[in-house]
Amino acid sequence: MYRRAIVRPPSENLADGLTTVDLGVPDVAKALEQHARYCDALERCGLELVRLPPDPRFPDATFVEDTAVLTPRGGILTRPGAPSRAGEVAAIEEALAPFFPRLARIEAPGTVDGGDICEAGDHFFIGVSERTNAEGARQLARHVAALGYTSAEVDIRSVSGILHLKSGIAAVSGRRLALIEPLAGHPAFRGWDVIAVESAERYAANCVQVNDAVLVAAGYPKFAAAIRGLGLTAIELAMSEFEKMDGGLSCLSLRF
Ligand code: CIR
Repeated sequence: MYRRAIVRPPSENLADGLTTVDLGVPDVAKALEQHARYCDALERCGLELVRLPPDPRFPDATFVEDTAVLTPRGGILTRPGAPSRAGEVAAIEEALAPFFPRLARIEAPGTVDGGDICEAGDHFFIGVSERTNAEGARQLARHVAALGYTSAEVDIRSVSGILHLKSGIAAVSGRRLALIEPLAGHPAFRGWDVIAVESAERYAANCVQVNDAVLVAAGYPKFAAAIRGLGLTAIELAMSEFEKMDGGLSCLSLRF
């Protein structure tokens, strides 16, 4: 059960952030509206929000998830793999201080983006990507082991079209994972129940379970139906402007 989430609306210069997709320039007014609806949904799920102000020094700073990995037993500050995002961690450390008096930290030369880290019950899937390097993955595995969690690495560097591990998987209720097809055969996922996300709905794999509800990107009816078929409430949210910047639902909040 989550009680809180940190969020930060996009800044005016959202379009100056990093992206690998060719979906056009984000409309900031629309992004702010989509972000506001996202925050409303988190509140409807019972979360208290810690709202940080937009930070134009870091155009990707709205994607707060990448700066920390939080668990009920403790948290870890990351060291984002993109140099332009390294400075985002300081403000998150400050925001987390009242809730996590002692935070572990990924140290150089390790890099980790929170988007590569998927918590599923007492287990963590740790993506190795263009952002999270092998050393960062090792450090994170040690930190979560110290908190009593198991973990498995998933190297996504040869999977095209996903920036982070969680662009392609999400944990939904217990031992069930939403999983895109190119990741389905990976040995790390053997023995898990799977919601197969078809390629036309691939973006929907990055959903977020918040207590009894699941936030899902709008426009992917089969995936939303699969979530509802599990007896969960699917809350559909427009994400077009964040998708243009390679962002999914999970990256817009740090939940704890
Ligand atoms: C970036 O490239 O870092 C941002 N434009 C998008 C980060 C998305 N984060 C995430 O999926 N966890």
